Amino acid sequence: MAIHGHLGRSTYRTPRALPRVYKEVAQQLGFFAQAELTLARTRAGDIRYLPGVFSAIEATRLFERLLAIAPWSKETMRMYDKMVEVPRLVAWYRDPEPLPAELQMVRERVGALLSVKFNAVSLNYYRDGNDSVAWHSDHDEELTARPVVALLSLGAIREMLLRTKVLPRRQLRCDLEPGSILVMRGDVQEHWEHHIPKVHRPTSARISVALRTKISP
Ligand SMILES: O=C(O)CCC(=O)C(=O)O
Repeated sequence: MAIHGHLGRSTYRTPRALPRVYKEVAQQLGFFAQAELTLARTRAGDIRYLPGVFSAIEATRLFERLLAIAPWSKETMRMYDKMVEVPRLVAWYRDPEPLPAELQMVRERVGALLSVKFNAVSLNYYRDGNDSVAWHSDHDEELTARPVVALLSLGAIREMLLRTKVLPRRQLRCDLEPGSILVMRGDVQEHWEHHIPKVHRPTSARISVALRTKISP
């Protein structure tokens, strides 16, 4: 995993220990069960990265199963005053629709780990490096006031960028490894935006499972 950041003119960097190709092989072999990392703290929340919540084998099985069963569709997003198509596929599970067993298992494990009762689940499917999602924060009016958003990564490692909304911006960069969870809690959505950029080299598919807390199911 690599985390890089900028705060004003100061820069800190956790060096990548190994080139990406070695890391991907090591991931598949189940190495790299690293410790949880707090990437940023806000007044009433934080951004945390938890690697290895699901093993490499579990992540691969979940990826294959969700790819096969999810009701994938295209998505549009409001960008300033226009609705634009997001270059990725999504799948939504709306209550009271039952969740597939695999997603119930994910919700239970992540919910127990974080002590959070998640009541909204959606999936994002980045078919290759051309798929991405632009800078945004999650401010769906159905979310609880200070929501918990947990993103489980499956499949290819993709980079996530996070930045503060106010200037001078603080920016973080985090490689989202399969089986890891990126958690944004509390007032993070008020103060930070996030983004999955396109990748200009051959990149295989990634699925993220987004768990959120909504006002009422
Ligand atoms: O795929 C991801 O991990 C990011 C998803 C995301 O930013 C979103 O759906 O709001």
